[in-house]
Amino acid sequence: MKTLQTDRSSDLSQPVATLHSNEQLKHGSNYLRGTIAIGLKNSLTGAVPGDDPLLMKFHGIYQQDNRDTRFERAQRKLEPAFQFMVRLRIPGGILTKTQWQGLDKIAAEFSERGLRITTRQTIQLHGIRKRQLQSCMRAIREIGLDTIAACGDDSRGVVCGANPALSEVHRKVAALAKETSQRLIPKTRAYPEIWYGEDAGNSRENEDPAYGPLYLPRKFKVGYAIPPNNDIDVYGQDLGLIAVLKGRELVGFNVCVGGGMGQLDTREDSYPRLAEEVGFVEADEAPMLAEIVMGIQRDFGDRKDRHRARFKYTLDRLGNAWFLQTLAERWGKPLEPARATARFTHNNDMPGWQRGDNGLWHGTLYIESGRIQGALQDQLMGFLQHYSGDIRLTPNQNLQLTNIEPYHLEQVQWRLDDLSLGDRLLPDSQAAHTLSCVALPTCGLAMAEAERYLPRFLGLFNRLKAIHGLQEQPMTLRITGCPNGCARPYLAEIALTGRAPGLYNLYLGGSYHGDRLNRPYASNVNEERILELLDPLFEQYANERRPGEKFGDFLVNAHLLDKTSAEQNIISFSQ
Ligand code: SRM
Ligand code: SF4
Repeated sequence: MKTLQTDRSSDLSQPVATLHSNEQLKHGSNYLRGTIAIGLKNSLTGAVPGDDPLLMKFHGIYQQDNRDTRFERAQRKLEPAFQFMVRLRIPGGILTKTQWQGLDKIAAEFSERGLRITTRQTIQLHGIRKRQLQSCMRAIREIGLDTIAACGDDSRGVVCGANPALSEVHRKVAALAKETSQRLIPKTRAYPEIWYGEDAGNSRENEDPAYGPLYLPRKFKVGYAIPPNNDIDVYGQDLGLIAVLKGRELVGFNVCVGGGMGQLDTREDSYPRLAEEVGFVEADEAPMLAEIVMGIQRDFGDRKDRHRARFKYTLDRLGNAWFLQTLAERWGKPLEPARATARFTHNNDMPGWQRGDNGLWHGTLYIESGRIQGALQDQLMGFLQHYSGDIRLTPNQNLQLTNIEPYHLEQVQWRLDDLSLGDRLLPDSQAAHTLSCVALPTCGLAMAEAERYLPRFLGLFNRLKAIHGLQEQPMTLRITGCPNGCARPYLAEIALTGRAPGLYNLYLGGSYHGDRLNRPYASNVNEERILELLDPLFEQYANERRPGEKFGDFLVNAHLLDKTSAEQNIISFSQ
């Protein structure tokens, strides 16, 4: 693979001492080593010391504590119940059956809460203790997986949409996603040295050429989408690539840049942003383009203000014209104009069995909030014993059974029914259009419940819809425990983002296929008030919508979200 010789001017142009403290930490970490290896050996505490938790993120590991027990432990003068979340890197969410079986074993041995499918098509294991971390990482390696750069200021897991009906294109795009992931992952030897105990020899001067010693100013997310399904929410990616087809042949991708969800309620200059379409790239060139775009963000992203460090802010600061010119200079040619491509029609997973153009079958099992533990974990393992297809994790936190031979399909359905999994074959229900982030008790940033609150809220939400005869009208609904947006709430027709225990900001009016941001409608509202606010809107929608008009579109078309109607509910979004 050709490695680009790109210019890391910003690394050199600003004295490190003037940059954000995280930059100084990365710089002094000897390519992400820090003192992690020493901290792991200290058995007096369940935590790792000093700044090592920040460095461990680059290795795919988060230090957390169980927030449910924080208060009680503090009263007993005990340190918090420290534990670690391990996030795997699984480009495109593609796994073999054997890998799933291996993951199940790893979860049983090390994780406190089973397996968690994430909104970026990978698996998180929660509740791992420090003394077990190394064994866990080695077990992950044994099944051919790793956790490199699943978190941290680097290129995160590359997501890749599924469109089973177009199996051949689907396969090619998934291969490109994998190649992109390989190209963009950090190459530091710190990872095998710390986790596998490999002798890395002497650390080299320029150990991570594509990154340099400062890595990126912030995380960088790449995703490939295959219309008409926008399951990855391509407009929420730093770099989104939309497949362009000629007949059933993949010719390339329309390139979108600058998407992102995260915002802080306390900073007016932070906001979610849609990625904008800026051109077209030939299919085979997409991974290299990703490396160049990442290099531009590496060199020009804000390294002083972390809250303004994402690529979306770099683009807003310097402009698209500047970006396209810089890209052309580094690539040696300009981007071609974007091409006509099929439209997106939805961003949920496809319900029922789907037959690919190669004759193989695919079906998605609904997994509430992506959490697989207890009886469900056992049922899935039972099912897999006699299953010969593959597995794919979806960006909607579901589990797809893929590449099933036609002769095997009937038996697969029979086994699913036998193990009480048949009902999970994705129904076209409200649940299948709903996402929630992890939030409490593990997420250190959560201000309210999300995953644990979802079943209750969904029940109430469904009841309200039924009162208005809307039970057959799916609406995209997303709940997060804080404004960071891990379930991509600002792209949903309806979203709740946590502000405090039991209180949420309510956003309305995203599009059904995720190409329009929703708008703030009410702040700091509790469950009762949320339902009270939705009630008249549902009634109006039920009575006045045009045929086929989606809820988010209706709210916008009927001007129900115009400032004057919404502002009365908004006490202050910047409180
Ligand atoms: Fe996220 C931070 C969970 C997808 C935006 N996210 C976190 C942390 C690690 C909290 C922390 O920093 O301490 C959460 C760990 C919770 C836990 O206990 O497991 C967390 N994010 C998740 C996951 C597991 C949500 C889920 O329910 O599936 C998703 C894992 C993805 C993966 O496999 O890599 C997850 N996070 C996202 C997405 C969606 C996406 O990428 O498609 C976003 C919005 C897109 C974006 O990046 O703009 C997202 N997470 C954030 C942010 C805000 C970033 C920003 O630009 O401001 C944070 C906070 C931060 O980085 O400072 C965050
Ligand atoms: Fe945690 Fe907030 Fe992300 Fe939810 S949205 S997982 S609460 S950081």
